[in-house]
Amino acid sequence: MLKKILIANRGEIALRIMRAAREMGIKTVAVYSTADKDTLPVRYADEAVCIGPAQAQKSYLQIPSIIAAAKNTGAQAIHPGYGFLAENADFARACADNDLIFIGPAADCIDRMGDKASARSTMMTCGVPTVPGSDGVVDTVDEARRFADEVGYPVLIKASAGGGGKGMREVHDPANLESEFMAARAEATAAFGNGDVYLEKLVLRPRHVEIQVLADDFGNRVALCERDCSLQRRHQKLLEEAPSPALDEETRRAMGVAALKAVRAVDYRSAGTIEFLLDHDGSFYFMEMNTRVQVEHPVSECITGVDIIKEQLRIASGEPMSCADRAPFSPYGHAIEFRINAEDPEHDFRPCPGTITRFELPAGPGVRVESYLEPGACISPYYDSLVAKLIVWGIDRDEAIARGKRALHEFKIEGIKTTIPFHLSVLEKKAFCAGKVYTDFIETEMGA
Ligand code: MV4
Repeated sequence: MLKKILIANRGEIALRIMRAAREMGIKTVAVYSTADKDTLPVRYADEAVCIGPAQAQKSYLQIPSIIAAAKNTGAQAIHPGYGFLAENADFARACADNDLIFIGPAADCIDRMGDKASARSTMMTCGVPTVPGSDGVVDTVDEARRFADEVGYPVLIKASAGGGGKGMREVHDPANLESEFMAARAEATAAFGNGDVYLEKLVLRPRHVEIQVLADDFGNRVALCERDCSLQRRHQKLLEEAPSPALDEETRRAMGVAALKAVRAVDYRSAGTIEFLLDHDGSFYFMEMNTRVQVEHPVSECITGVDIIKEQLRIASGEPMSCADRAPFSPYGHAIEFRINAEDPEHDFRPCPGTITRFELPAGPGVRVESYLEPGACISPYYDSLVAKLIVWGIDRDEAIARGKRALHEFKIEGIKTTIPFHLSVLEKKAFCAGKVYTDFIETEMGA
């Protein structure tokens, strides 16, 4: 087993990883920017190393400084968390080149899934359902037109280097195909330095349902059920839940089988997520694979009892995962995660950095909080605005919703604006309570 790891991240996820390490008797090294000097994860770690100034580009994204901090402290492995360097294949390679274990998949897997057209081709080859469309990159307008005519309009042009909603263009009228195709390529070139695009039929009002997977070096591959992440605003998730109110046991099994096919096809190791679009008729299609642990991993932990971070640490140590003999997993109860962001929902969710003057945590049955905040803490404008995650569990969805309301009311944060009032209003919506969550929910139900 690993003895000492470095956490190349900040905030709640850094603390989450350190807590898992501590339970396993693994020492931790924090790295931090000057802006994070006084934060809880820096004090919580066994050791801490300053790696640069506030701007992420000069600290949390500085590969040489992070590698040097690991070597200097005798860490054997690096956990990247999410964001920053988590899906950077060069970073995974730099770790390997310096005899450090990257706690995640192989660099080649990150590359293969980071290129969305290549990921799609891989899935088409290994029998994972994909949305009808092109096989890989589309190079010319003529080719795009052939595919669009074949699958029928509307279609969606996606950037191969995009993902998470960046660089997508809908085409509803064949007359606009050429201009949208050219625009998509130009946009992708400008944004990613790579103009490759591919084409899919547009699925109308889909749900976003993703499967959490784990794979180790011993051929164990498990699906930890699904998460429903349909509630998003401008491609930012606000609330996630597990299980999905839209899946029956048969579709869950089928989606899990498809996800594990994808995992096997790329010989994946560690924790990962296969994202699917779920259509109204119950059919589902591969969208993207995330080769990291995700913000919303706790909802899967709550309904399966698996500690995903500890499994990642076991797998990276070269040990088998501890939960393989519990598969196939069925959800136990229902969990909802509320992302508490330092944002003002009354003003277009604009970021609200500032100093926390009051911070009172909710507690009681079925309540979990992941946060690095404490009274007096400063929210810096340099990083994403996530300041806490409230995860509630109940024996069924209704109990989870009731606990969510209760815990959101108990949660007192003052000094900054947060998304707590927004979450409370989501829980009041009939459509939400009926499980009718689609990717356009926030626009249509919340007018935001
Ligand atoms: C789609 C789609 C409809 N049809 N693909 C958005 C993020 C990226 N992962 C892919 N996305 C979508 N792909 C086809 N063929 C609709 C979306 C989409 C979406 C997906 C999940 C969650 C929120 C979304 C919001 C808008 C569009």
